[in-house]
Amino acid sequence: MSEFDLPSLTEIAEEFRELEDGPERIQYLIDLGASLPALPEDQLTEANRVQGCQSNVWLVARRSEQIPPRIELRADSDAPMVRGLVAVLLSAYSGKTTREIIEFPVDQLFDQLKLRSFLSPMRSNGLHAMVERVRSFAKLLDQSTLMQPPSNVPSENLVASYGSRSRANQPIGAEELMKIRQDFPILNTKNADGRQIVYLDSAASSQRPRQVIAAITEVYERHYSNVHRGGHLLAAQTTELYENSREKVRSFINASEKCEIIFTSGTTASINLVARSWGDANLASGDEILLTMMEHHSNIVPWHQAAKRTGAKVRFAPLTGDFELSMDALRAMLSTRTKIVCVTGVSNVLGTINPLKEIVAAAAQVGARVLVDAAQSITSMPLDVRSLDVDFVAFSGHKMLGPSGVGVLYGKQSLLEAMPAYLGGGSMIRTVTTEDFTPALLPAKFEAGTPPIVPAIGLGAAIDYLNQIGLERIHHHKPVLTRRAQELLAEIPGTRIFGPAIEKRSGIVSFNIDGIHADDLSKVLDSQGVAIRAGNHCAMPLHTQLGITASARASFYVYNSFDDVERFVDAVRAAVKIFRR
Ligand code: C6P
Repeated sequence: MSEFDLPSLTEIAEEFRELEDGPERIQYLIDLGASLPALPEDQLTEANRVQGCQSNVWLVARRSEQIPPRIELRADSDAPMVRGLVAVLLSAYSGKTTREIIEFPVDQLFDQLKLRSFLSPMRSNGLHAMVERVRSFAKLLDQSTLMQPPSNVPSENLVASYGSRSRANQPIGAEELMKIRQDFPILNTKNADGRQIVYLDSAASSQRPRQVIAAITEVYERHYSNVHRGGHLLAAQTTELYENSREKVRSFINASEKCEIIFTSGTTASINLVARSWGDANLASGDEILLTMMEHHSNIVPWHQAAKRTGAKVRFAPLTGDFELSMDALRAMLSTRTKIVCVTGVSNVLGTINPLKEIVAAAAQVGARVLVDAAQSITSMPLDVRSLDVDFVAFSGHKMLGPSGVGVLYGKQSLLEAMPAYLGGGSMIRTVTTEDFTPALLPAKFEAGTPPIVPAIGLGAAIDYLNQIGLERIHHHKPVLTRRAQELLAEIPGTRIFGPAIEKRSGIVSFNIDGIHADDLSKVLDSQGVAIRAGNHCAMPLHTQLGITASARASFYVYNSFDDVERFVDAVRAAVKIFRR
C-alpha cells in the first residue's frame, strides 16, 4: 500500500489483469475511488479545481523538503469513477521526484490498464488536464527543464505546407489541374443547354473537394455527437475530431496556442465578436477606428455599431488612383487616438493585396491594435500570425474549400483572455449561480452553445487538402488566370477593369462594360453556363468611391483553368453582341 493506504501501481495493475472488460473494471474503479481519502472542505476551492472536467476534480500539490525534492499529491472528485481514476494517478505520481514525474510514461500505464481513452484531452473526466497540471508543477521545480531553451521548431504541418520550398515554386501544371478538377464533382454540373458550368464565383464561396465532403459524411455516419459534453464513445470521438481541427487551424496560421483559435460561424461573426467584446471594453469617445475604403461591409458595419455604442469615430484610409491602399494617407491618419486598424488582406472587389506587414508596423508605432479580415487572403496566401505579429484575424471556411457555417477568429491569447465573454450560454461558463456566472477558459469562453461541429471538422479536411497542394502554388496559380482574363477583356471596347497591377492582385477581376449593367451581363453569362457575381459585392463605400453602383466580378481558384477563362470571355463577347445590336 502507498501513501493514504492506496494500493500500489503494481497491485492496481495485477487487479486489473484479473478483471473482465466493462462492468467489472468499472466496479473496481469505483471501489478504488472509495478508498481515496477525501480532501478537507477548505481545499475544495476554485484555485485547486482542475479545469476541463465535467465532474469536479481538485488537486493539491506540495513539494517535500527531501533532496531531490519529491512531490506529494492529494486529489478528490465528486464523481465516484473519476475518483478511481484519480487514485490510479496518485499511485503513479505521488511521492515521486520531479524527474520521475516528467519521465513517467503515463500513456503506457493507462494502455496497460486498458484505460487509455480516459486520458484523451477531450474526455470530460479531465484526467488529461490533471496529468498536465502535475507535470507542469514538476517541470517548474525541475531546474534542468527550466534551463532548456524554448522550442521554436515548427510543427510538422507547417513544414509540410511551407517547408517544401522547391515544390512551392512549381506551377500547377495541366495534368495536375485535371486531377484537381476531378476532386470537385460539382464542376461536372451542366446547365439546361447541356453546357458544363464554369464556376468563377469562388470569392463569394468556393466549391469543396470530395475529400472534404467525405470527411463530413464520415462524421455524420460514424462519429457524430455533441462536443465537450458527454463522456461516451461518440462524444469523445467527435470532440477529438473537432479539437484536431482546431490544431490544424493553429498550425495553418502558425498561432502559438490552440486556445487562440475560436470557431465562429464565419468572418462576419468573428469581426462582430471583436467589435462587441474588445470594442466595448476598449473604445471610448475621442478614440478612432481606422478602416480602409476597400473594406467589406462585414468589416465596416460592426465598427459603425461599436462607434455608436462607445462614442468612438470611424475613419477610412483612401485608395490611390491605382486601386491600392494609400499607405502615405494611412500613416498620416494614424495617431494615439487610433485604437484599432481593421484591414482586409485582399479586397473582394479589386483583388488588391494589402501590405499587412507595413500596416502592422505603422499601427504599432501609435500603439493601435490590428485586425485583419482574411476572408479573401486565407484562401491562398500563407499567413503566419506570429511573424506578422497581428492581434486579430478573421476568416471563413466556405471560401477556402471548407463547409459554410464555420469561421475562425484568431486572437492573441493575452487579448482574448482580457476580453469579456460575448455570447452567453452553455459551454462558455465555469460556474453559474442564480446571481452571476464566471466564464470558462479559452477557447470555450467564446464558443457559447453547440459550436459548428461538423463544419469545423470539414474545415480541417480543407486545410489538409490545401496543404497537400501547397498554398503558395495556389497563390501563384490565380494571377496566371487573372492576367489572361484581363488581357482578353481589354480587347473588348468599353471595358473598364477595377484593380491594381497583376503582381499586386489576387485572383479577382472586377469590371464593367460601357452601356451594359453588370447584373444584365451576369444573367447572359449565366445563360452560357458561366457563373460570375454582379452587384456591389457588399462593398458600397468602395463602389461609391469608384463612381459606380455595381460591377461584374470573375474570381478564380485552384480548380480554374485557361479553358474557363476562354469560355468566360467568349460569353462576355456574346453578351456585348446582344446588348450592342
Ligand atoms: N464576401 C463576396 O462575394 P462571411 O459571409 O462572414 O463568410 O464573409 C464576409 C466577408 C468578409 N470580408 C471579406 C473581404 C469578404 O469578401 C467577405 C465575403 C463575399 O465577396 C460575400 S459578400
